[in-house]
Amino acid sequence: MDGNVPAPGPRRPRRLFTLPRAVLLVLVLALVAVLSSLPGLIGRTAGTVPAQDGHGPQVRSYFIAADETVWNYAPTGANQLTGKPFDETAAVFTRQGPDRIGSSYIKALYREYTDSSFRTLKPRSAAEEHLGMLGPVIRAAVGDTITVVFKNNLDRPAAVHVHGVFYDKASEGAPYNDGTGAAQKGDDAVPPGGVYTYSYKVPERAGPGPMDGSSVMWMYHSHTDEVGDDYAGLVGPMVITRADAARTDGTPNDVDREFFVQFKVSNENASPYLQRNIQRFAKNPASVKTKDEEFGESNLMHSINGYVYGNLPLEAMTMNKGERVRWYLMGMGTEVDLHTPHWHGNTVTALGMRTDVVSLLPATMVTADMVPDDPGTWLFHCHVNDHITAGMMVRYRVLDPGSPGSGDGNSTHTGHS
Ligand SMILES: [Cu+2]
Repeated sequence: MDGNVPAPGPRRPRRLFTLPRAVLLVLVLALVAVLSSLPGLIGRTAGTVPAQDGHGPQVRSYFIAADETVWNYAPTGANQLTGKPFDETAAVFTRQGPDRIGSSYIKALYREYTDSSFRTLKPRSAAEEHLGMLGPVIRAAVGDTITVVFKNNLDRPAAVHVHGVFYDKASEGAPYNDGTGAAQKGDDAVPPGGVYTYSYKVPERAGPGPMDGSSVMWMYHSHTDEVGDDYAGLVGPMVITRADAARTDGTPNDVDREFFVQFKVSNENASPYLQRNIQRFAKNPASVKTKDEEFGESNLMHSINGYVYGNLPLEAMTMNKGERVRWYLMGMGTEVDLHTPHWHGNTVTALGMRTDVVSLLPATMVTADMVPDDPGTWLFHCHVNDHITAGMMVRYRVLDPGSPGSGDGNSTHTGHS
């Protein structure tokens, strides 16, 4: 054709273009198909490849058991807000007696294990220490799949019911007349000693909405005997992060520190363990009158993550000035559970507004962002008067690493073990 072109270089591309167009089209389509299937392939190799920062979705697996355990709402045995022994008001809720249970109760809590043998508890990191009575944090990014292998170590049936993420009827974890057959009932009430694997997808609608930050919290809880299971203690948090804002471990990459806080009047009178708690902790169980109003009052534990009167360890609630701190707040309980968490010393943005008080009703979930600029040891408490009296208060601490002898100069710990 054109014999005047001497250089061999341009010939090669010409040859490519001389390929039949149909073959070329097939090659291009094949390349597109391979590229678009990569995220799926990575997803199936579960956890070996970083999911985010431009990579594909992951399958994230959690091994969570419902364990019976004894929980002490006031492990220091003192009022950490006054720094003094409990006064008569606090003693109503915390003092053991002939016909009083005191501050320790048998509870059922979600606890995380290292693998499906459920032999080894996964240790909590310092950053998770504040969770207290709450179950482990389940994390995922939009696009991921979550599996929860759940073992019921209790003597009563229990389950896992999540909010927000996508599940089918075999992973809803709630028994009711929903027209499903036996194949989709195994999740509803896992029997004592039983193991069940729940599977959840994390579509866009489970992640942050247009007005949210880079992550949102959903709660999970047992819904077999929903009221009894709640008061037994089976509740935990789940965080979903925007895909392009998630670190490999699922945490939001524009946040330095996260706190999960549940405000709840834990009504131990409605716990399935009431009778066993009386037998175990009242010094004269036969003298207990369960219908007695004052006995009932003594079992209303106005707690934050299962702690009353400042017993949530201060070191677990410590952050640095200038850090990007995200607070995830949740309510639970009944009609007395209207809570107004209030931070002294610093402000947050929540629901798009600047504030230092957030409103919670049962099962409300709110995310609040704080960049603390005011070092010190500060009160963080429910602002409902009756709840203040009953000890729904903890402290948090802001350190100033840049200044020696920072904060309030209080570098000592609360002595909580
Ligand atoms: Cu309150």
